[in-house]
Amino acid sequence: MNLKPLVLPEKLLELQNRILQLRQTQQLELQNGDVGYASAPSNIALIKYWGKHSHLSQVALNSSLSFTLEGFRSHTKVTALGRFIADAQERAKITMSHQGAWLNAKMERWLNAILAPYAPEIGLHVESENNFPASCGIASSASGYAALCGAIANLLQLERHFSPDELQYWLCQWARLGSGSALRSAWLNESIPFIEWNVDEQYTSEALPVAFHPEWKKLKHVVFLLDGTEKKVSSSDGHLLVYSSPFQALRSVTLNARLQTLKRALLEFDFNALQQVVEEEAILMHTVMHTSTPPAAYLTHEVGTALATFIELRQKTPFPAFWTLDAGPNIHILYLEGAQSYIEDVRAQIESRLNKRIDVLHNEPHINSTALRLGYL
Ligand code: 2P0
Repeated sequence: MNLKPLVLPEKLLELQNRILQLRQTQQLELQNGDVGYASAPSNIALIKYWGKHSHLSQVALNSSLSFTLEGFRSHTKVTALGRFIADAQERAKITMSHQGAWLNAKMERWLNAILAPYAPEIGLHVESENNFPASCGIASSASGYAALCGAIANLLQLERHFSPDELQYWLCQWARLGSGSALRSAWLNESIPFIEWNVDEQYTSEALPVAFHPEWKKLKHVVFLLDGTEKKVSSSDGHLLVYSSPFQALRSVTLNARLQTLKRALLEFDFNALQQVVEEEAILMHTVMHTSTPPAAYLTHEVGTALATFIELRQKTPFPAFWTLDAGPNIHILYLEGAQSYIEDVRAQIESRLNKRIDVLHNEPHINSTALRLGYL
């Protein structure tokens, strides 16, 4: 793979230079064996990031907005691996243990860029675990990259050296440069579960907390795990295929209207509007995916059967629940308390129609926090 160097926004470069200065003035020293920890939640996009500019570093074609999945987390520990490596040409040495064999050239380039103020002396050992299955459409790269940024920030003790705004900016930008959706998982405020990745006309990316009606705090989330195996087309490849779909133009020109409708529905607790716009966005994204050349096709006949079952039952007896999909063949269901028993019925019906057992992953918060938490495992 021919990887271009990452291009950093100016403000991020300034913060990297600050780290270098702190280091040169012995205010920020690392010793062999120093550790940093963080835990970060995953997120599910309600308005999707699908498509990125091929000539820019990790800049989405459109803004997106997600709901934070506080119970689905990555827990990451980084350990500094010594200093003063003799060969000045050596870059940061990185080793990694992760359940999903995660270290690849793209991640190595990203880690080297973050650690540039310390290269070539530092090595890093990364240990990371998810409490949910990876690479099957539950955005493990979002929580994984966000937690890794957090653990490095904790290792470098950036909380002591940056203002809260600077720290938030540093985390979100590095998370985005690792994996776009990770920007929305790198938010430090406990109480905001809806995060927008805003991309403006100058291609500037910003994380924005989204105002919402307090009733949305009762929103629950489960995943019907139809297929837990690794997906066939990676998101990074899929993002570059969007222009080949005839439906991309349609999705693109109508996206801002959906984003505005979603924001209004969040503010006014308009459940029906939210349901309609989120399901429409998921269908449009998967239409673009399936009509790309080559197609990034994640919808299986099992997904089709499961969605048809959900929709049929909801038409028969309306219950407050809606579905969306990530880049994978598993169904995310968001719902309010009153829908609980219906969701059990939906699952039973799907099992009967598909003649197989469906695991349901319950997004149950263990630590009651929608935030990226530094210093926690
Ligand atoms: C999202 N997805 O908004 C959309 C919906 C998948 C479908 O962001 O290339 O893993 O690392 O920036 O973030 C998945 O893409 O891609 C994704 P990269 P990423 O959540």
